[in-house]
This record gives sequence, structure tokens and C-alpha cells, in this order.
Amino acid sequence: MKVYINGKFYQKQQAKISVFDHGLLYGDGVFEGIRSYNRRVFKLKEHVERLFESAHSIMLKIPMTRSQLIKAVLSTLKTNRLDDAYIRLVVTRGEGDLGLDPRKCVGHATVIIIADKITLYPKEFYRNGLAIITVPTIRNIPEALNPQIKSLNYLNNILAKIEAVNSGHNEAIMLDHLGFVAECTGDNIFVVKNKHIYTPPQCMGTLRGITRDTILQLAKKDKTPVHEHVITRHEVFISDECFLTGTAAEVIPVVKVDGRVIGEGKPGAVTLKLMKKFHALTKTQGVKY
Ligand code: PXG
Repeated sequence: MKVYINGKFYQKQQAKISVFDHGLLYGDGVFEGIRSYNRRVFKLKEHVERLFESAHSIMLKIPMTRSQLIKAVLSTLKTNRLDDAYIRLVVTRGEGDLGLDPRKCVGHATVIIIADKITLYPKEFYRNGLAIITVPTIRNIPEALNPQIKSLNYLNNILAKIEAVNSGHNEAIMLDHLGFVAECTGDNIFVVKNKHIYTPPQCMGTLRGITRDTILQLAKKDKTPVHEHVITRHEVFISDECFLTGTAAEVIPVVKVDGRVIGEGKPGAVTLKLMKKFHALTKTQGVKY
């Protein structure tokens, strides 16, 4: 495997950055997770745009233009000869000293591109659905660290993941600071009730997921009514169907939440249809390499 760091490729064992990089010392940086299918990068422009937005918000200057970054992603995929891949794009504040002041990072930001394979959940969960649990750790409040910023500081989500795993679950529902359902540790959440689709609005402590947007577009195209609306746990419990979306997870059904069986306890018709449409789209859309 060859890893891109600041314009050069390194073998995996040699792909290293400084221990003084503020990405490591403080989680000071931003990232994206992107997928390619059949030599096409899905929603590449959208991911690069979100990366630049995250960077802008934390006043981190990415030392490349959007099109240079897109070229670097495509070149990393070609170099690694991957037809289907999971791409991790990381930009850190760069090398500084032991103080957190970003002005001490005198060089430029560190740009890293890793292309590999990933399967988030075992295959049987895509067929049979996940059982998930609401955890005590809430999503970051927007006034502290806005969940719209895809920063390297993922401890909030990691704590929630630990709580889920401690109780024997693969995934966690995180609430927002008001007690409404926000999202999962690395996925957005949807429920279906009476053939209407509901997902929390992006302002309520959730990341504006690119897979989430894709699913909303597919549902609208299919004339299924969609609502970006606050959701309570009760509304999840009484929903007919529930599913999660994310670049890594793709679309995965949920059949149990906090011990409550969702609908008929198996992946529902709306979920299955959207999964199918999503996979069809990934095969025909995307930037070729
Ligand atoms: N919410 C959060 C908090 C995320 O981190 C999503 C939703 C889905 O967004 P996209 O744009 O991918 O549809 C994410 C994305 C992992 C992992 O290992 C997940 C993400 C990033 C990196 C790793 O589960 N999440």
C-alpha cells in the first residue's frame, strides 16, 4: 500500500508524520471518508467541498486547491490499483510545538490520503438488521464543537461507541443536548412511519451526511415523502422501519432499538428499496479514474 503525504507517496511502513503534528497532539485537523466503486469515486466533489468547509470553520488553510486535491485522490487510487476503495482524506494543522497555539505550526498543513478497504459491519447485519442502543454520551453541542465540522477530534463519538460495545451492541444512538435523537457514532439515522421518511434536521447536532443527502434525493425522486424533523426516542420505538446511512456503513437496516423491536423485526420494504437504489447509483455515478 502507498500512502500520500504532502505530495509524495510512501510505503505503508514509511508513511509517518511528526509527533509534534497538532493533528496528533490536539486532534487539530479535519478529515473525510470517501468510497469508490468500480473505479468511480462516489460524490468526490461533495466530500472535498465539505472538507474545505470544515477547514474554513477552524481557520485551517489547506495548501492545495480543490482540483489539486481531487487529482491527488485519483492518483492515490491509481497508484494503489484499487477498483473499490475506502479513501481517508486527512488535513492536520501541521507540525508545531507542545503548546496548542496553532500559530506555532509554522510550516503548512499536513495532507494525507490513504486508500484501503473497509467493511464496517459484518454482512449478516445488512441482511438481518442491527440492534442498537441509546448511550449516555450526547453529541457535542453546536456551540462547543459543531458536529458539522468533521474534525479529527472524534472522542465524543468514540466514547459513545465504547458505551455501545460495552453493552454488546455494534452501534449507538446519540441524543443532542435537548434530548432529541441526533445521529449514530459514524452514521445518520432515518425512521419510516406510514411510508413517510423522517430524519433529524442538520442543525440539531448532526453531521450533514453525504449519504443522508443522497438517500433524501433518492426518496424524493421516488415520490416518498421525506421530512427533516426532530425525532424522539419514542418515535424511533414506534417506527415501522429504521436505517442508518454513512459512507463507510452505506445503508444498513436497524431492527431493534433499546430492546424494542422495530416494525416486524426485519428490514422493511422502504429500507430495502432505498438500499437497492443506493447501490445502483454507486455503480453508475462518480468521478472515473
Ligand atoms: N455522522 C457522523 C458523526 C459521521 O462521522 C456520518 C454521519 C455519515 O456521513 P457521510 O457523509 O459519510 O454519509 C459520519 C461519517 C467509522 C467512520 O469508522 C465514520 C465516519 C467517518 C469516519 C469513520 O464509522 N463518518
